[in-house]
Amino acid sequence: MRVITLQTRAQAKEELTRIGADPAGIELMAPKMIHRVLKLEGVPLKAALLLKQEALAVGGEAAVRQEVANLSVEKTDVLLAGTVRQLEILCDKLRWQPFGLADLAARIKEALQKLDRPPSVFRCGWHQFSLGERTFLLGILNVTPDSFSDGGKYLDPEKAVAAARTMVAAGADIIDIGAESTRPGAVPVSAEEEWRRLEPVLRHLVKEVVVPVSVDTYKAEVAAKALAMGARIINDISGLRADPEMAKVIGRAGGAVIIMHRKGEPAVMQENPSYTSLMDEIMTYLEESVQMALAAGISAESIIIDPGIGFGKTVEHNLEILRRLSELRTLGYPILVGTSRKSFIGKTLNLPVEDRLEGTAATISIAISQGADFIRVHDVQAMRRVADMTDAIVRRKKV
Ligand code: HH2
Repeated sequence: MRVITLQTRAQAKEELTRIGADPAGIELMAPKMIHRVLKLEGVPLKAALLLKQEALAVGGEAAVRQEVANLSVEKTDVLLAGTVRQLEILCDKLRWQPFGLADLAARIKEALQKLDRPPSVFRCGWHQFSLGERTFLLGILNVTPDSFSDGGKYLDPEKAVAAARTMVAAGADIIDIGAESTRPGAVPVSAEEEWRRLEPVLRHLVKEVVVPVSVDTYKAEVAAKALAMGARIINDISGLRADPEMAKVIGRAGGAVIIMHRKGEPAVMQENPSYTSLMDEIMTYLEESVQMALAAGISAESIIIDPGIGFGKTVEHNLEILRRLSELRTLGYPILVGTSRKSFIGKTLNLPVEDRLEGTAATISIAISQGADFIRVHDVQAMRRVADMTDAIVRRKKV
């Protein structure tokens, strides 16, 4: 006898098939083998009471604050638990209930479906990435004088293109080029200066590398010029918030977007960042930005979300995000993670920026096993190996 771990309906079906279960029964049994716990924050008292009653009635559970029993609070967080089957029945029952429970049921159902049917494709221009089969790497190319780990190296366009080519040969799937450092405390540059640095490199890059080029900018003016020149993706570290024109610019050009969460401006973001609920805040922010992207005409298949490691987060926050990364899957978009050589690795291991390769490798392996589809890295060759090895285990990629 042994305990096995099943996380998805597909895994449950596979195990059922393996023991030779009746194919007709497999469809019915699989949702009974996946247990889910949903965290609902700030549920009004009346809704919470009814939710608990209905959850218990289907054999599930809805844990609430103890003060709910004597009705002395207005709201409570809820841990709603049950098998997928129980939660589906619960949602059907809640559809007819008051206090906002019908709406909640629809959201629970949607979240459960997104976990069972993760996004299958990411498109940018004519490039198409089949998600789930392997992990895709973004090679970082900083054409800045002051980036924290490679500042000043690629200001010469020839050197920059050569570096990009080397990254592609080593296994980069996308080149992410940035012309303004966003490290904590970095001084912002004007759109003119950013484009002056970017233009000569991008002009060559889009012609000379076979993979799509992503541009790391939060300025719509720079994004518009970059997209017109042939960049396929805009990597916006402000999650479309810094420039009100950004979403429209990308939507109009038919571009793709990486929506990253950050808290506070780069100059001050590391001054004592704090959260009431870290993952809830990140997910609400990303969800709102996704809505802005969709409203501006950006295709749902051209959106990537990113929790923004190191952007308004303490070391503990960054570690918690990696530990809980799979929670982002509830949003239903491919996930990107950028941990490469970052200071939380340096602080954890007490190592300078040039000695963070192994620390980066550990974070990448964990991120992939927690559901990351894209990883942004400096050391492409080493991290390609880390990703391939992790993929072989996690995704059972054929070797
Ligand atoms: N991190 C950095 C910059 N851009 N974009 C996304 N989507 N996610 C990240 O985690 C992320 C990012 C910071 O790293 P780097 O570009 O190496 O340094 P700098 O900001 O100094 O250019």
